[in-house]
Amino acid sequence: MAKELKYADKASQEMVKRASEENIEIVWDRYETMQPQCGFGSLGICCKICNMGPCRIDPFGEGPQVGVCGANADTIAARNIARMIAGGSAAHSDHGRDIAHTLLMAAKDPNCDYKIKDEEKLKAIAAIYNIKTEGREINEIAKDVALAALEEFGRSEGEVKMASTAPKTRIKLWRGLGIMPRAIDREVVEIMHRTTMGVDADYKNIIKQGMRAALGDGWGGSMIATELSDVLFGSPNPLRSKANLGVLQEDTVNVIVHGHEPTLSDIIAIVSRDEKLIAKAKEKGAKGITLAGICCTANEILMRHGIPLAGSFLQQELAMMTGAVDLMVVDVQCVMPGLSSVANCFHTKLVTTSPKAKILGVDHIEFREEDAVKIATQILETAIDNFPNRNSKKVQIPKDSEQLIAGFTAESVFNFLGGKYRATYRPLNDAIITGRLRGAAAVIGCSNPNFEYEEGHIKMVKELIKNDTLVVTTGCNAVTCAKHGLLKPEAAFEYAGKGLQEICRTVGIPPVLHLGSCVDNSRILRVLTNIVAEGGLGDDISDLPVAGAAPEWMSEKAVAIGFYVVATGVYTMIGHPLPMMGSKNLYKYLTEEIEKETGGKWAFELDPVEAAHKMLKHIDKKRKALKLKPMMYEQAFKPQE
Ligand code: NFS
Repeated sequence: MAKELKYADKASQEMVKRASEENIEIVWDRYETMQPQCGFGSLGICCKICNMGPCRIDPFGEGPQVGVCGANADTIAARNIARMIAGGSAAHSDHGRDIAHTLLMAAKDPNCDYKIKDEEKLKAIAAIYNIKTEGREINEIAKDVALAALEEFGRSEGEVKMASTAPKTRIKLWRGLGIMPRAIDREVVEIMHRTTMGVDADYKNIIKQGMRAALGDGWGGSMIATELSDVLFGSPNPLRSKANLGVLQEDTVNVIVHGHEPTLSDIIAIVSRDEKLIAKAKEKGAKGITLAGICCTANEILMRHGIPLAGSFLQQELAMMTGAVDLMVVDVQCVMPGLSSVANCFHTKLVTTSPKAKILGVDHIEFREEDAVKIATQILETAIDNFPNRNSKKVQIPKDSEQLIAGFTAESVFNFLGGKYRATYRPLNDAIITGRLRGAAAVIGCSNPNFEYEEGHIKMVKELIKNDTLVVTTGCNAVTCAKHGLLKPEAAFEYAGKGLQEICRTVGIPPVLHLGSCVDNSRILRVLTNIVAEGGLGDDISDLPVAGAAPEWMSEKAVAIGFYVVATGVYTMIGHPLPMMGSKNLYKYLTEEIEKETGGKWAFELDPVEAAHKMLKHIDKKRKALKLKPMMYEQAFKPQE
């Protein structure tokens, strides 16, 4: 049964111990049973694209070096990676499409359960699409914006317009490289075409298409998801909340939302405050309803409603291990099928909602945006009805939870850094130019059982802020940082370098800024664009003293993100390498040569502190190229030249 997780937060340790004592199989057990994992798969050199195979390349050079068709390790590894990018881009972008459909519905139907909450944002997006706003009804504008966004997925000619919001120099570079995305779906389809048997065999050419699809994700599908979510659900503003399993209550109906799309979770967040439902919960003997979230949908409703985070990806089963979850409702992505057997050990009802994501034997209440409130009510009523089935003897809720501040956006965050008088990136740029800040880093992404529990995230983030590097975070890294108290302003005094501390003290922000869910990495792209536009730090994103990292990545979505970040010109660090180490040429291309093309590159480093140092070295290299002033305060990490 699951080993002891030394680095884990106390709540997780307690639940993992419980699972082990009660012989309930969870993710770490399944991970153990899977060892040793397939070496060919890890190295990216097995191919099952056609039925002459499956083929595998001998990594030691003694056995076969090409598959039955003649594809070598470079072609096979590149094709496998490209297909991961296609999977990840498809997931983010389909989410974006769903939000666009919901906006269209809201625009057309005045009785719709969704309303336009941020008109200013809607008009800003209308401007990107050259949609007239003056003297027009808001619903008319919304309709045109939704249609323009939907057009981004399947247009036959042209370019993804949302991507034209990147810095001009970047767009020119993308066009020159032939990687400016045309339409979001088209780039995903073209990956599938090119990587089918007997099409593209040039590994660099395959990766180029991978980058094109990834850009269609980051600067297209994900950005549409973020922007239109702000329009429909409201742009987030910094707020306080809590994180970790201790947010569940012994005396309330506990409902967990898990997955990604706010079309479901946002409505549940609103309906969960309905007086009639709360009264119904009381009739069943509960004191009320507690709603909490897992994974990125948690980040969405945290930022907009202050709903607490129950936990990260690795805590989905652990939440059930409390015996206090009356219902867990899931939509799409990062939902482990293993949840169903854990749910069966307790009274917990697991409910799937998306026609795209069912689990055999699990209750399905299909969610339709047309009946959003009705279905959300039905889901919450199911939870309330299940409350009396809770066995109090089986309830064990860990006490631990942490305070946090979340809800920064590209627009709001630097209202803070800009001070009281005007929203501007100037003070941020100046802080970097004068050496108060070394630079900025985005640390994002999943947690993975192939790491000591979330150690990769925490050690890296602490090392970065210690060295005066402002960290922005999204996804499960954000949840992990929250659990470890890094999203509190006080964290600056405990962990940050002197320069970063001064900034945090002056403007009252934490040293690690929560910018949302994984699709909200598009907010980070906007932040980078705004820093370039503010001036003084070069002409392009690739000039900036910044770096990105997903230390414990696991999802294909993380691969897509990494590729759009590299294509955007950013040094990108991950822990375990991409599954392509069986191809020396591809490795050299992605970690070295690609920098000459996009200005960004990949780096792999398992030790999180060493990984942070490599990021800092890169940041220093960029500072040097920009001839910035030396750092104002002594730095804990000084790279040796
Ligand atoms: Ni991102 Fe969100 Fe978490 Fe990883 Fe999954 S929840 S979209 S993929 S595991 S950060």
